[in-house]
Amino acid sequence: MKADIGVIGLAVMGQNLILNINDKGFTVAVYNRTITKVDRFLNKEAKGRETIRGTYDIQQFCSMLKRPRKIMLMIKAGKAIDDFVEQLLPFLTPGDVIIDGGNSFFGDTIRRTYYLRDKGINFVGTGISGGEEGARHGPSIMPGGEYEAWPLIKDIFQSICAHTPQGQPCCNWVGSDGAGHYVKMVHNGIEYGDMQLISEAYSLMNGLLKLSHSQMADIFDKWNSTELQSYLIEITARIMQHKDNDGKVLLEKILDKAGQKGTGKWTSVNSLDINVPVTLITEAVYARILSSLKAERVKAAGFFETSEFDFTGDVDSFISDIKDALLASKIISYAQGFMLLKAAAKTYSWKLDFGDIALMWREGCIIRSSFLGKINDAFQNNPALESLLFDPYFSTIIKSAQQSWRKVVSTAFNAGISVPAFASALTFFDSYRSAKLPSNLIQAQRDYFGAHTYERTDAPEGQFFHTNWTGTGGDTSAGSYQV
Ligand code: NBP
Repeated sequence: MKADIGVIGLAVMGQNLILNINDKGFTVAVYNRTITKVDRFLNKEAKGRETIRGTYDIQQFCSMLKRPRKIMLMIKAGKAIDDFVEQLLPFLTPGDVIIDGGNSFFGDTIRRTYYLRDKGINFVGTGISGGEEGARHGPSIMPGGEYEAWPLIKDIFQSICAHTPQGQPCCNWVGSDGAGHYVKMVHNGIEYGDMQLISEAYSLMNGLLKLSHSQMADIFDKWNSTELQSYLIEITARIMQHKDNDGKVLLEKILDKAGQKGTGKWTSVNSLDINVPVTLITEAVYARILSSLKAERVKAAGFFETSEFDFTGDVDSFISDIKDALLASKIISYAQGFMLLKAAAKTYSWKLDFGDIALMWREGCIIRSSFLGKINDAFQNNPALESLLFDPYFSTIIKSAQQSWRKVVSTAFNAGISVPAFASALTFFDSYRSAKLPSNLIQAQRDYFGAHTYERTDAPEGQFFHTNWTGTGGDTSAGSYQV
């Protein structure tokens, strides 16, 4: 019997997805660059499953698939994808589908879609989130690329993905060419932001309020039954309680140097490319980079010792303030993330459904939370919503959290505790809600030294003026284009 789908890549994600697909009744052909891993998988994790078929070369792999062939690559992103595409091509026929389920850069996915379209092959770039556990029991899946492929893979994808409490699949067609991988990139950027915000709340509770790990575990646990309910808050409570072999809290023994694999950075770089102020995610990426300068930080700590700050306020009330600051900052982060998606839809000509994207992230993925259900509601109520900050649910929270948020940021500043994401969220909020900013001065300076021109408050927008500020400059201005 031929296989319904073939999966290449037998590392953690590939193996778990194969088992998940097989559990749903599909026959899967499997292959891996290092052939020995095929038999290892068949004799261990896939033992006794006759509908998982091992193959030992690409030709055999392709010949074992039902037509049109559906081939999923679950391998390292980058050149390895291009290499496998080239190896597969001689054995494919027009109409076959290649799916890249790795964390590929969306620009590469755009390029591959058009390269393979010319050869009659339907390319799909799909984000998959949820890690090992998600891959095995139900990830969030964000497919985009050649739409013709969707009816061919929809059944498999929507049966293996996570589902919302109302039974909706956390997988739907995202859009053309690189849209799926783009949405996964933004998901990962938001994940960076969420993790940084939670770590700042931990820093304040631990460093300022001197709470124990079990006290913090209880607090995160409680927060997990509020609007903050999310997978990341849930695992944070568990991490706080996790003991090392010697009975001490493991967290305190983990070196404070955060790693990264690039998707957060891609989000920030892209936000600069398409002019969207995604300040919180960018701050979270920089926070990881700064954390990795451990030796310099230790040196600077000796250089710039600060006097101990004694917190004298009411501890319970400040914990509640931290919760408000966390929630308000999270709203800002998601508002920025959806601003980015909106701008990307325009820039790359994708028809993105923002409510659907929130639904895809509602379960299965790392940022899953009840909060995403509210974002889905917001876009259901108003698909043209300019910003999440204008939705009544979110604006009400922001209004009531404002005072606590300011108190947390100012207390942290006074105590010398670093809260880059809380502070950046508040700064964004204050700029966004300012009808007037000091940017008129920037425009004047630009015109003064470079004749870059400016618009006037007493003339229609789009009309540009230049002033001869010194009396010695000329009347010729630079072009007033924007980049
Ligand atoms: P890895 O990202 O560790 O990749 C391992 C697989 O890639 C193996 O099958 C390996 O073959 C193959 N591979 C490598 Br490495 N270099 C190759 C090359 N030059 N040519 C051909 N094959 C090559 O596996 P993973 O953690 O399962 O992730 C798979 C994909 O899913 C990645 O893109 C990852 O970013 C993405 N992802 C991972 C997670 C997660 O939680 N781990 C979550 C979401 C998405 P070999 O066995 O012969 O070395």
